[in-house]
Amino acid sequence: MITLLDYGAGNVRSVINAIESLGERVTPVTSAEDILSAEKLVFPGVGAFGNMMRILHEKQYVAPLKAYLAADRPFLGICLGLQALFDTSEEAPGVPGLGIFPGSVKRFSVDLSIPHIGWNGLGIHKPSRIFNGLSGDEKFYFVHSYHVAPDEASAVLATTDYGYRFVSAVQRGSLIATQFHPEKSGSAGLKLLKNFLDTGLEPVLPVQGSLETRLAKRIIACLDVRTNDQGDLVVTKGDQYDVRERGAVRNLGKPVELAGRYYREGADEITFLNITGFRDFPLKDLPMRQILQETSRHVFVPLTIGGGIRDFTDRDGRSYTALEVAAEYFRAGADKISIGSEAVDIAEAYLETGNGTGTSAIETISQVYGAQAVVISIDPRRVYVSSPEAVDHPVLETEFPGPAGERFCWYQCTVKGGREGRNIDAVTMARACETLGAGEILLNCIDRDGTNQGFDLELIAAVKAAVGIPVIASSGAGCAGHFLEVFTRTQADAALAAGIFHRREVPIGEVKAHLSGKVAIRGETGKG
Ligand code: 1PR
Repeated sequence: MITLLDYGAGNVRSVINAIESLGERVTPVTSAEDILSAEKLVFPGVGAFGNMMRILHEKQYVAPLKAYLAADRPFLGICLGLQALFDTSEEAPGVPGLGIFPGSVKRFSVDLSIPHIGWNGLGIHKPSRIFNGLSGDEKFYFVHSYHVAPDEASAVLATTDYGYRFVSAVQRGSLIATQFHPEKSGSAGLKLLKNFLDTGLEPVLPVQGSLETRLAKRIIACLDVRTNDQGDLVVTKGDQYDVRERGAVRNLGKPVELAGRYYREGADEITFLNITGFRDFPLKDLPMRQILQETSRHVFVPLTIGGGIRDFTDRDGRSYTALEVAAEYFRAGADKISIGSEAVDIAEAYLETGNGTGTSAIETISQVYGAQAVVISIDPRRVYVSSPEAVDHPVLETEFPGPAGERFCWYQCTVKGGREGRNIDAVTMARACETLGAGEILLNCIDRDGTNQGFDLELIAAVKAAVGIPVIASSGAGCAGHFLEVFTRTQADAALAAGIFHRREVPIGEVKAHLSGKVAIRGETGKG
């Protein structure tokens, strides 16, 4: 029996699913007594440090937690569950942590995308039972803006490199805590979790050539989901956002099945977009929730859900906030939510006043679940102009002249699946959303979507240069070479594709084989 410390601030569903998939039962902590009587305690911290400590105090969990940890009983802290063990955090100055390990939690200070999102390796510093059966070259899923800095070197179990070397796991006796998410790290993560649960295992030290690690470029499979004319939820795919073929919605398969297939084929992440979210009442959109619930039971990589994340009032006059909608999806197993149309409204309002309202979907969800949980999906369309002065938007000179020979273009944001253009460009939009608290940009391109012509490198480079958060390149992948191109000619952090994966034209394995040795990826041997 595993006891799970869920203080109610985020997605703990995936940890429960991962442990249950290993044949164990999980019970949540509902009182301080549950902590003291736990056989093995797992603490998957989610959200922000200050909020977490406040809730732990409110629920009177601090004293029993300290007592449990002082007694050297089996404990696994994950992410914020690691950071909680330290004295202080730069995320919440003045708020004391549990103080189990002397040291502090610091914000990354690097000239790289923050949050540090994705699959990175471990430089292993001492033997542990959690490494049984692992080669030491596996990558694990990280998503954080802060990292721990222990005062005592003896606590360090593993380090990871991101701009500099930071501590990514600690161990003292039966107390183990990781910055990465084993529950989101595919088969390597499940193995590590299983090793934690099996307290009888001997400590092992994998043989490693060096401590150096590299963050992998992510390959993301995207499933655009909507109801077809028969009323079934299907994965569909458009050509430049038109998903109808001879009048009918294209049906490329069942969402849960396809997600499972991509997980097995090595996708680093899976994104579901409810492409008609602007029409429906999302809270009543149970099928999407069910898709997430079912998928997260078998798929142990990060899941993003987009479509319909916004404030709305339903037919009965009941109003919901975007935060409530997002909470519903996080509870169902989503790790991140993606905001499309609503983000355009929010950015426009922000640009008009120069201030956030504090109540927008981006701000509220980011505050509660952390910036890393908020993706902004941008649906831009290229607009050609004859000169940079022709419009009041950032304009770039393009290698691909327009129909009348125009050498300049800007990227107009659209809403409602490209149905409506707005007077805001993709670069300004991305920057505004970052300022408001978004943690990642999913950068689509209507002109390239479904064309197999390759990613729009000019768009991706322009947006990437404008923001400090990770950018996912999307739309247009037609062959494995396009992924190499986007990773070598732009600084994109991840690349997403749909059509070529759905139609089995280019399997994920082929993409990774093509990238192997040229770009750091997950799944190759060696640390990449
Ligand atoms: O506006 O918050 O409700 O979110 C709706 C979401 O649905 C947005 O993220 C928007 O991008 C998406 N969406 C809306 N309509 C469509 C459509 O296709 N008619 N799909 C749509 C967007 C684009 C990508 C696609 C890539 C890769 N799909 O997700 O998967 O372009 O495709 P490819 O590799 O086949 O080229 P809201």
